[in-house]
Amino acid sequence: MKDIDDSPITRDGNSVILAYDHGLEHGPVDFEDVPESKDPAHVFDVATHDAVTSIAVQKGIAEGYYPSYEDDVNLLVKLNGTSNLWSTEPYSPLNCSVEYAAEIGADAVGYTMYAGSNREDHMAETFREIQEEARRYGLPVVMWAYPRGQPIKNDKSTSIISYAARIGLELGADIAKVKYAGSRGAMQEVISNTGEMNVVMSGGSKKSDEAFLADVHDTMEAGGDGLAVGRNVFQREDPEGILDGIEKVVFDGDSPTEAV
Ligand code: FBP
Repeated sequence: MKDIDDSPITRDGNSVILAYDHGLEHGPVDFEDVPESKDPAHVFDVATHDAVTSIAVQKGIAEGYYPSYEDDVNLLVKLNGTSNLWSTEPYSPLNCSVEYAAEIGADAVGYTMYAGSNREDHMAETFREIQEEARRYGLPVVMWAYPRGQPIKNDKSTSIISYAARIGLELGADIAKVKYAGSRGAMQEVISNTGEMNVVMSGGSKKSDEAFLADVHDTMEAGGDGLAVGRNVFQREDPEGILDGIEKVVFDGDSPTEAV
């Protein structure tokens, strides 16, 4: 873990990562509610909102769209990722090297770690390689810390999310992105295990504005450092509206009611 407060992917020590790798992870079904979200240019436009400290995309989207937005958006290249078209052990292959991410302008890199999978050993070895390479390029590393696999009975339990976050600290992530643990107290417990490493909440499926901002507020009050959010932004007709609310909660300390 390094101090990333000076990194372009944080503002006042916090991050709002606009995640947009769902076309790979879930497929076009995630774009059905708001068809314009199929168009990466639309989501890059959304990412120019002041609240957004980086956009997280796969290599192909970065290559095609980031050059038009490099003055307005910070780029987080997601190095691994997988479709949900298969049904074997959770595993997320490496799709991009750190070197190539740096070449196309990355300000940070991201990696999904499925601790608990039968393939955890391979994913941990790959994480070691990309983490050390990212250090050589001076790029912060964000771990999508998602325990998953046959031994994981409840990936939303406080103990499993705490373990996920702790794995991020142990393996050298600069930010661990974890699921919301269900309450402010549970998030406090999670974050109590992570030392100085930044912890951000993962957005999850779409909720009402107030319910979503309440989760974000709980995370911040628990000592969290922001969020990584996809569907709760791009599946809205008014993505800027929810980003206004997120900005107020994360950077101004407003309550969800004030922010709505
Ligand atoms: P959301 O805010 O939409 O949940 O996005 C965060 C994210 O981690 C994405 O980067 C990724 O595509 C997706 O969630 C993975 O979701 P799942 O839990 O279904 O694997």
